[in-house]
Amino acid sequence: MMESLKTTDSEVYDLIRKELERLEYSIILIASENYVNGAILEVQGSILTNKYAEGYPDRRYYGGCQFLDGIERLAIERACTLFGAEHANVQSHSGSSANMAVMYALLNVGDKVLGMSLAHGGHLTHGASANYSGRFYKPVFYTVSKESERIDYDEVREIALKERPRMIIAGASAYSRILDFERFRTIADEAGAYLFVDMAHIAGAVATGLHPSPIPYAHIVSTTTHKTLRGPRGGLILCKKEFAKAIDQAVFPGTQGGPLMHVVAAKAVALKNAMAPEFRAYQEQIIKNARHLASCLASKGYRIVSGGTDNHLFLVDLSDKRITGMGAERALELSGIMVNKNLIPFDTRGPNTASGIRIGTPAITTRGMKEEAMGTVADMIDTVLKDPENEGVHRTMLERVKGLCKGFPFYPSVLSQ
Ligand code: DSN
Repeated sequence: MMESLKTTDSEVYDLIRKELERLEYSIILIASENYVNGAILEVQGSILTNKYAEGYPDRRYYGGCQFLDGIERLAIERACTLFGAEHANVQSHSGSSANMAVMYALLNVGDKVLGMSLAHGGHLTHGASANYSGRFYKPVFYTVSKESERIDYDEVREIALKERPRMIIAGASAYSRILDFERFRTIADEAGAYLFVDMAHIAGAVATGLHPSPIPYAHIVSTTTHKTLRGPRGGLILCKKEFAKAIDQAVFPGTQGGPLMHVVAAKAVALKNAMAPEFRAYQEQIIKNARHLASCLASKGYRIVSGGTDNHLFLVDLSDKRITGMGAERALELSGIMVNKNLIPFDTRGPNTASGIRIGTPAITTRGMKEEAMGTVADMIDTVLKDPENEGVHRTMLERVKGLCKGFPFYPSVLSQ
């Protein structure tokens, strides 16, 4: 493994080696993370990193792009086939830069956008004040209902008709229920707005028919390729033909320079992987695992926001426990279990403390864990959260976690070198 790096830069080598061990021997429950396979790693570390390819296939600003054109065309075709889209742009460096390009393509500075509040499960790039999307555009927000903790579409409609935004954004980072894209589109049409769907979290389920697709309803759809899609870290935009030119121009030269062609190639590989029957089985298991883990935690007395989950993640409300989201994240991390603190709807704490944690199952499902292991994981989480300051509990748990992980190896051949 990385023999040339070991001799060239032993400091970076050692840190990567430690990160590899952390990945292999931790229970990763961060809903937006996953483990990529050897083929993706190989492509991302390939010689494709050497080449500038500003522009698009057959329309480059540099010579020598003929093989890169073939790679980008494959990625585009596969994205369109997998999601049933008319056009794909595969160059966005990340989900955030994809979203920036979509807004750049459809909006003028100062236009109003209606997105899901970050505090209720939305995303930073959907109009949050600390982000370009909240600074260059005029954001207004919808929230979840206090009673059901689900999106209240009548309320979304009411806000949309009152505010008349130029764009409605659907999509979330911490929402465990099915999104009704058809309803969003009806509201957008009534309000005279574009519908932009950011499906980053649920792209794997959409690709396999386990979540309704936004493609028939949205004017534009963005996603990341590294969450449930299990590809390289990056972004992707899908749209109807009529928006193709505007989107391509908004990505390059609008908001980016040269594409990362080693990542574009890895996206092509990931999109091929996502067409295989095993990928659907994987997506089904992610949801089964999330449901089972949520119900095991509920039976131990933890309140699950909205009462459960339809997808790969759920929020645990800790406000009736003697621990904050931040405290829980820390205690679990010290025990080898990775989650993130998360605001729960109508949280009385701020985002750096938060009253909840977000739990997701894409990464542990990639390792092959199934329902039985979810029971064990729930028991581990409960043991730590009952005694979060106890260093002895952390130490014992680290060993238990390592034992469980050894039963579901993912990068073992690399570790044994
Ligand atoms: N940061 C990602 C997440 O954790 O959901 C979203 O971009």
